[in-house]
Amino acid sequence: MRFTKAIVRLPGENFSQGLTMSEPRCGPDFRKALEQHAAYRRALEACGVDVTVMPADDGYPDGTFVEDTFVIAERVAIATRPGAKTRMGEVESVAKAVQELRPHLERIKAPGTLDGGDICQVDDHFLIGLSARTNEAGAAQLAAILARYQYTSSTIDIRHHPSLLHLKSGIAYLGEQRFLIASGFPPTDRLAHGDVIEVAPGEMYAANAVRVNTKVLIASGFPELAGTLAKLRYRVHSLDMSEFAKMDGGLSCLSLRF
Ligand code: CIR
Repeated sequence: MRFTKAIVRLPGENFSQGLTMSEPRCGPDFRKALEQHAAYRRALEACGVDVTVMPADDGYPDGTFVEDTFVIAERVAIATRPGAKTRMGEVESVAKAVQELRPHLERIKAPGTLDGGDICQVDDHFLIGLSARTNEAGAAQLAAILARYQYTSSTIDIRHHPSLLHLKSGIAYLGEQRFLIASGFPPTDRLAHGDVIEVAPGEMYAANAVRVNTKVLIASGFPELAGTLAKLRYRVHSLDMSEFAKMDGGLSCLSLRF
């Protein structure tokens, strides 16, 4: 998959008031988050991607995790209906930005809920995570929409894996049938036919990596994975994600890439 565009949204000053399961709660530093976000944008640009930067919206402290609001493929863009009530309203402003770039826009509707972080695109196939955020109705709606645009899909149930907030907290597709997975990730057919790099338990956060064109973006501070990827001849770009991690955010969730 070749990406030419990305959408990001700046973190707002009330970013620390977003949802988090982290205990004990140690709030993020807003200034540091802004710096990390700027470095993230520069990394995307260095991958040859044109980045649209949306302003923060104080009504939505989790709004910077923009990946959860949309699923964007080559032939269709699907507005999600996030599973957390406080996040449902994030979608509309992103839809305006997406609409200018993708003419075919579909929507997940009630009673379906679905977070973009639960969707992992594997070429023309989509893995759909059933999670605390994405329910069966949301997953079924997405599968039906994707089928209309000649994409296939399958579901993976992560509801009994409390360490995984979203599907992509535990899996990343690197292209060429190669996957990164967190140890303990549920077995699936797709993985059985692919080349799987298992991320060490102590480096689980880094399983949420992103391949963008010729590079793989990973969170910094995970030397084993960085070494493994370098040995496989990937160009690895490490990014400090500390402030976003405090709000349960992974590297992928800071952007929509298409
Ligand atoms: C939330 O709980 O919704 C946010 N604090 C974090 C969302 C992270 N999104 C993602 O990994 N796709």
